[in-house]
Amino acid sequence: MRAGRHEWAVALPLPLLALLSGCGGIQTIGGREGRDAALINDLFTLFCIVTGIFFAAIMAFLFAAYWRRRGWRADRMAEEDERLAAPSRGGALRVGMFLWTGAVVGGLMGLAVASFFTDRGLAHPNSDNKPVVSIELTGNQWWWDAKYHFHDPSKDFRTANELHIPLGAATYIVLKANDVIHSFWVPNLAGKQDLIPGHLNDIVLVPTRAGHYRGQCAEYCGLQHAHMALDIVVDTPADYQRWVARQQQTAPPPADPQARAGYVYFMNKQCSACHTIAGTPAGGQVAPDLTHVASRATIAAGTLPNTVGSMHAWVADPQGVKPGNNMPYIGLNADELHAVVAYLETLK
Ligand code: HEC
Ligand SMILES: [Cu+2]
Repeated sequence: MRAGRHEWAVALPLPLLALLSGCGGIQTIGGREGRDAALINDLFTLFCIVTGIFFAAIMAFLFAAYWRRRGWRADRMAEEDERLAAPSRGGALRVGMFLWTGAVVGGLMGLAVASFFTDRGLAHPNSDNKPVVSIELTGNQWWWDAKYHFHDPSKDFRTANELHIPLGAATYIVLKANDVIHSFWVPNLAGKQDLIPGHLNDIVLVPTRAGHYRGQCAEYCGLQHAHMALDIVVDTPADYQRWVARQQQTAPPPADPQARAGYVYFMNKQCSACHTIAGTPAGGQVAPDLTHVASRATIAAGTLPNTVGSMHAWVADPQGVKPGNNMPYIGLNADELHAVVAYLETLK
């Protein structure tokens, strides 16, 4: 059975709806929650409108030409062509050609000028937004290492896979890479910027709406590239100050006996060789800082939601959760696993 007209009418918009449903949410190229993203999206919209108008005009001419030649006979084509090219028609044709050429040149110039001003806008984000936050963000296979810097270096702190930034202010981020090229991309807020080994790049974020956004490494960087996400939380200035004050605190010694056993285990086994927990002897630099790991939304760079269950799954078998990542299988027995997770859960 052939699909009737109505079925087509219903079926055709479905793929369009599916496409549109991708526009929205915490990770979308249609986002306008940051100054750069809004500039880029305005330019994109302008390009769509101008090229859309030309596309429609060309299609209209094509169909008009086809329509006019309806019923013309092939054996008389030469004759008809001659009639079209008659001197009496030349004037209108010439004017038409001038108008069309003018429209094309004008359209292209307009887009070039708009691109230029968008580019200038992206290049001068600091004219009225002096950076108030300074972050050093390092890409690693396959997680993000973040250091927040302050005028008083004793206030500096380190975190991983989650950035908080204040609403309406400029955050200056220096981008580095430890191993291969990665790319920092939070489409709701700004365009992409690469992280390149041995080279410093930077990007300025000026968020215009509070909320939770998702960033993603946008340069293929190996096996777990797809699991290299980044949570970005745009806080009101007051919330941001509270978050910073909390992050600057060191981890308190655990009170609960099980958590204390986990603490001892963490410090005496391999964990502390790779991970740092500020305020404890654990000072490893090659893995995510865990000082406030329990306060983050996800673990393993957005691979799992940060629940007690996923913390067990991760510590018990990191290679099962994220094959190929740089945390080895440690081989804990059940008591040790529960104790270590109990300790990690105290790190709010
Ligand atoms: C050889 C170094 C190494 C050792 C030893 C190690 N880890 Fe890790 N750990 C890593 C790396 C690297 C990651 C990041 C993996 C990723 O997301 O790709 C990680 C991630 C984590 C995370 C998730 C952090 C986050 O914010 O996403 C937790 C929790 C964790 N490790 C706990 C432990 C515990 C507990 C131990 C000891 C039982 C341990 N690790 C031993 C290297 C190590
Ligand atoms: Cu990457």
